[in-house]
Amino acid sequence: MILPKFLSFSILIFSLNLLLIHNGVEALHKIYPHLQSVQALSVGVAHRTGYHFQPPKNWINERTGPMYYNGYYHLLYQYNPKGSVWGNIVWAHSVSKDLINWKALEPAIYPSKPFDKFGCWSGSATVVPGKGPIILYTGIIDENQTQVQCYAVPEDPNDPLLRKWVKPEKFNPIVVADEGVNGSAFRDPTTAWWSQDGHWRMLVGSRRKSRGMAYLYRSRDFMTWVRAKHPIHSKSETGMWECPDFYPVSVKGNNGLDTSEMGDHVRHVLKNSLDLTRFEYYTIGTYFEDKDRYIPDNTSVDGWGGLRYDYGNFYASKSFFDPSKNRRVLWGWANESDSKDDDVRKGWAGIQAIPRTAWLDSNARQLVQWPVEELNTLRGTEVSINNQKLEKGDYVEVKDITAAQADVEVTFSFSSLDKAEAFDPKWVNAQDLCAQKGSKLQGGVGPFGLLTLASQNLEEFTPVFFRIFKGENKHVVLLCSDARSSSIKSDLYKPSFAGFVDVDLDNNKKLSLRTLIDHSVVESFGEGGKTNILSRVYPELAVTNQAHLFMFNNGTEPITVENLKAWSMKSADIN
Ligand SMILES: *[C@@H]1O[C@H](CO)[C@@H](O)[C@H](O)[C@H]1NC(C)=O
Ligand SMILES: *[C@@H]1O[C@H](CO)[C@@H](O)[C@H](O)[C@H]1NC(C)=O
Ligand SMILES: *[C@@H]1O[C@H](CO)[C@@H](O)[C@H](O)[C@H]1NC(C)=O
Ligand SMILES: *[C@@H]1O[C@H](CO)[C@@H](O)[C@H](O)[C@H]1NC(C)=O
Ligand SMILES: *[C@H]1O[C@@H](CO)[C@H](O)[C@@H](O)[C@@H]1NC(C)=O
Repeated sequence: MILPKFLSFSILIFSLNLLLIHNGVEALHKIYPHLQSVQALSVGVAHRTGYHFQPPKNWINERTGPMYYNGYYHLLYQYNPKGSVWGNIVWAHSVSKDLINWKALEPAIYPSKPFDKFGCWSGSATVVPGKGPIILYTGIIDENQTQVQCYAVPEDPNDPLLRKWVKPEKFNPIVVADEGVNGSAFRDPTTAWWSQDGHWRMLVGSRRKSRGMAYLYRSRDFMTWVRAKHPIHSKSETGMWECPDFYPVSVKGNNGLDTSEMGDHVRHVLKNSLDLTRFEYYTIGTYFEDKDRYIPDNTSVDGWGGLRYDYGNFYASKSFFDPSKNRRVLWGWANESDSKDDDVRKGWAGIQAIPRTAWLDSNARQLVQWPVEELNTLRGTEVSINNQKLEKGDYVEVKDITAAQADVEVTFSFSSLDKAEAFDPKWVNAQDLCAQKGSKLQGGVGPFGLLTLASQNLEEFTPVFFRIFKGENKHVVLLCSDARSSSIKSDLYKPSFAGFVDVDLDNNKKLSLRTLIDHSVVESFGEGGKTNILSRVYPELAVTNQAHLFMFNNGTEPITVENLKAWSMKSADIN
């Protein structure tokens, strides 16, 4: 869910700023009541995506109850039918056979009952064996944004498209905040899982003062839920946990697991979206079912500096198990980096990232993600480059593809790490380091990578690149997606998104990168999906057939592009 707490201050009629001060860190969010129902006169096309999901117009935020059922994938998402800023939220609904091409249906859930009259916010779907899907979601019951958990079921479970959803009077709302739970910070129920002891369990995100937490609820019949004595997990100073996600991953191989799977072959993942920072983090750990506790491994940082699915613009993600392909699919929402005036003018805001298959890395310390294989069906013309040497300062263009709508896979190699710059242990924040070094400051080994959405004379470009440093015990690899030169337009959010890559270069002096380029999206997967970054950028010159793609090296150590394959991407058939 997004921006909920601010609505309680509806005394302010026009745009509203809320400054949250949290241990010196400030988060500033705005809502725009006067723009919530303003329809665009026309839809701005320059930066619309060709294959990342977006509806024809208006505001979207996260997908809510993703699922696979009877041959269809269901994309349910938070949508404002009336305008291109947040407001009037309903659960819009699209269906797909392949997670890439989508057909729009009528909204599945919208305010209609006393228990959701003031809003239908996020939630999840659970496919109950023998019964069909049940949606759990957060209903808003009053103007103070008091939150309760509700359920909805398909009117006709035999309709393969699950077009109509009903909210039975009986049992609804199924969970209200009891004493000790903050009803203004109580939302986003997870997919439920079935336990050996005969109970369904699910989580609801919350906070107590500045401690973020996920409450655990148990039920025998999916209708009467009882809260466990303590949250399944909590962490001080993390603030409200939105959209918690909790699921098992297999210790071996890439296959996904049903959310109810338990055993020695299983580790668990807990992901939270932090309302305070608008970033997410996750840990790998152990779930003690009998104690209703989850304990993160000591290799996972539990808190602000923790692992992220994506070090860029990627929030309120959710995963689901896809039994048709035995995989866990994980999906994030990417908001805009332009201004709200731009959004009102262009008539739309928000996209969904490409769905990703996720599994546990063989080192068991992190997840690995990769775009779902169905994306490859959009690959058109292919160009390939082998053994291209790049000396310091070289730029080589990748020609003959549609550089504004492309998929690029590349492997770089180098013969020595001797020239790597020294790593200062004070550099704990990858994004700060990327901002400090960028692609323009020449280095030892790197920066090298791709220049995406580049104008012919490089007035504009979004570089995605590696820089390698010599740490005390091992080499430190930084992956950057730097939006600072992405557009000649000012008044844009142009962060230097970055993450470290957990890879051992001593035995293998290679790094790989895959980047999905889609007009205003640069979505990158470093080293096979270990470190991923989605950037939103708005070039003015490097648009449509004026966009170019380059490989570059700005480090002293020569780099070899062992192999690069780039594809012009066809547009997906969306809504
Ligand atoms: C909302 O909060 C205000 C201030 O605390 C209170 O006066 C009012 O009764 C509340 N409204 C409802 C419907 O609970
Ligand atoms: C309850 O949640 C609301 C909304 O996040 C917050 O303003 C309030 O401070 C919270 N109360 C406590 C005791 O944490
Ligand atoms: C982390 O946990 C493992 C076992 O789970 C243990 O062997 C190791 O010593 C721990 N490391 C630290 C630094 O506590
Ligand atoms: C490479 O370095 C030069 C010199 O610092 C700089 O002018 C150029 O912009 C850099 N290239 C990129 C892609 O940042
Ligand atoms: C997306 O927009 C940028 C620029 O306005 C904000 O800085 C981010 O906080 C915001 N992200 C989310 C998840 O809302």
